[in-house]
Formats: sequence, C-alpha cells, structure tokens
Amino acid sequence: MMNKRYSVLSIVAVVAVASILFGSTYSSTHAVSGSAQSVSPATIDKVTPQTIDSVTPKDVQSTGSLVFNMVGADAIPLDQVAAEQAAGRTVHQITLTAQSVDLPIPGGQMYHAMTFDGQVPGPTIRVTQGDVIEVTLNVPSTEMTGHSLDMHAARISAVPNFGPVMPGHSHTYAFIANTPGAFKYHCEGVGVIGMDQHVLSGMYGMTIVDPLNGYHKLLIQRTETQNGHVVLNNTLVDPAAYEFTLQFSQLYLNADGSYNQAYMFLHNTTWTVINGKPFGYDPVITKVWNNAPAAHDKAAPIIVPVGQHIRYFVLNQGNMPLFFHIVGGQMDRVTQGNMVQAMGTQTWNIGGSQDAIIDVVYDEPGAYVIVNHDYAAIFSGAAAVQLAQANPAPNPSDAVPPVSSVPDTSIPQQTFVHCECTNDRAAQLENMTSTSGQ
Ligand SMILES: [Cu+2]
Repeated sequence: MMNKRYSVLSIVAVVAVASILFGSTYSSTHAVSGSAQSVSPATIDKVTPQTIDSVTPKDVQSTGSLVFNMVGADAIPLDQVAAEQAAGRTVHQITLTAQSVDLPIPGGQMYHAMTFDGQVPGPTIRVTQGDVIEVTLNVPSTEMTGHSLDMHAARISAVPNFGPVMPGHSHTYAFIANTPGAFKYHCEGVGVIGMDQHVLSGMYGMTIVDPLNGYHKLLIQRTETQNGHVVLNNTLVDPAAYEFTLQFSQLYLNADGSYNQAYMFLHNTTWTVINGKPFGYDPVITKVWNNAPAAHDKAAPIIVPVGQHIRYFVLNQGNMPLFFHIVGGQMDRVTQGNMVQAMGTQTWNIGGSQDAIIDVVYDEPGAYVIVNHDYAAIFSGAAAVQLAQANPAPNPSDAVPPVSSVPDTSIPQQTFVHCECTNDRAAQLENMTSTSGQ
C-alpha cells in the first residue's frame, strides 16, 4: 500500500524537479531584461553584467525569478583553463568514473551500490581556495543507466554542467574553488530522476577547499589552580593537525540488497553508514564485520594522538539530521563556512548536505566514540570507535584525507587500506601512497 502511494508521489515530484532543473527551456517569467522571456542554456550565455546591473531587488521580489550572476562567477570555459593556469592558478584535472557494483554490508551480505571509482564515498578531492578544478565524469558503456556530477564546491549553472551523462559518454567542466569548506559532490541521476537512489546507494564524495591563508590557531581553554584559586589556562595550538574525514549517510535496502524508495520516504533506515560502512570502525562494539570477505572490509578503530590537534572534516551526505557528538569528548571549535560557530560545545547539528570542520584536542588516553546522537542512527551503524593514545599509529585510509598543499595544515599519517570498495579498487589504493589516505 505504502509502496504504491509513494511511487506516485515520487513520480510527480521527480517530474516537477526535473522540469525545473533540466527542461530544455525555462518557461517562467524572468526579470533579466525587464520583460518576460524564455531562457535556454544558449541564451544564458548572452546575459552580460550590463543586463544584470539593470535588475533591481524590487524586480526580483516582484517576480521571484532567477537572476544569473555572471560577475566574478566560478565557471571557467574549458578553453580558458590554460589561461587561468598561466595567470597563476593551480589546476586540478580530476576524473571520476561511475561504477555500479555490489559491495558488502554486515552479515556477509551484499547490496547494489552505485559509486564513483568503485568506492563509497568517492575519492576525496583536496584543493586550495582559488584553485581551478577541471573535472571529468566518465560513464562506461557497461553502465545500465546514465549518471551526473553536482559539485557543491562550485557556484556554477546546473545547466548544462550537472546534466546527465549517458553510458559510453563523458562530460567535463571547470570552475574556480572560491569558497573554503568541505563540500559535497554527488550524482544527480538522469536529470534528477533516480537522484535519491544514486546518492543513497553511494554516489557521493567530498571536496575539501582549504582556506588560501590556512587555518587559524586553535584556542584550547582549560583551568588550573594558582595560589589557591582557579584560573583559566589558555593554550594556542598550531594549525597543523592530524586530519580525518567522516561522511555520514543511510542505506535503504530490500532484503535482496536493492534500493527501497518507500523506506527512504519513511526515513526507515536499514543501515546508517560512516564513510560507506555501518560500524566500520567498531571492532569493539560489534562483530558484524568479522566475516567480511576482504581485509579492507574488516572493522578497524581510528587512532588519535593524545594532546595533539585533531581536525575532522564532517559531511552529512544523507537525508537525516546528523547530531555530531564525541562520547567522552567536547568540540574545542566548530567552523562552518570558514566562520567559527562554537567553541567548547557537546553536540553539533549538521543538516543534510552540510559540513562542519571540527577541531579537538584529547587530553587523556582512552576510547572516544564518534556518533550521530540519534539513537536510531547509533544502533544502525553511526558509531565510530576512536582510541586516543600517546603515539600516532596507522589509520584506516578511508578516514584520512589527502595532505593539504597549504603549509602548516596537515600532519601526514600512515594509513592502511580500509574502504567500502571493490577488491580491484582496494588493490589500486594499495599501490598508491601509504600516507594520507585517499
Ligand atoms: Cu548516478
């Protein structure tokens, strides 16, 4: 009964969104030239700064329409990438390949995953504010469906950049990463049709854009006693940190491992995942991964050195709230949008497709479990064991980002291959560097 109701709703919703985002022509009223007009991707090119200057806030309010702001935009035509490089920008040429594969879930079962490069999450991209990202999405002819790539690090027209790429084709676009943060990238399905299935089956990843001038020193505030009084003990910690990435999402599955859209509408989670795996860092709490088919699947804790600066790039890739909490810990600093939001707080609410950069120093050795402090999430997989100890130790590769190019930012870490990925992808990762994750 529910299946039928939601399938009708979903078709209506998808068609509505698809027609807005990827219809061949926009037919709503636009204020760009002061009169009603139809805007297609071809006519967007003709919007100039001069025509935008003629649009007043009142025009926008009266029509509720879009204004295409081309002034200082992130988008770069592909034939101008070389010129940007010659002018001094670093260019990152990145290729992602869509791959539908079966990946393991606890209990020796498999589910039908959709991935970038055979891993969930997709490879972490790391650049510096002001760099150019030229990204290509390959969709092999063996894929049964088209895919697409929406990069939240870009301020760039969704049409045609995020449009569908059909099997046997590829698509490239370029932009300047102007805003620092830990941004989502994800598949939008085919003109947003199937977007929920593709994303919630694993087609997501993170782009870290480091601030051009690096991260700020971290203020650690504790107390001490002096002459019979309690006084503040403030310490400024160097920006260089042991860095980790934590991406939270959900799986909504039928018993045969296929996607269940009705469960998604109901928020009826089958598994909650951190970096693609439920309980993937929890050998202490659960033995569900002990029968994992490959070494890179087995649960392994994250090791954090005591008394050191730890920086987490946290991203909510799913469609449930993330109440980020460290059991036994507090967050010394929470940054969003390169602005400090809190210092010394217990739980931080991160909505869908939002990030936070969280800085912590652990004062004493022990176990500190990262959770989504929603009990349904915790008990369906959103719990990651961290062990704080005196010395660094190799960490699971899927929890460690690439090293930053900004000086005094990343402390390189030894890693071992740990991923929600195919055996082929795990072998590729083995052959890549053993430092600084994926
Ligand atoms: Cu896709």
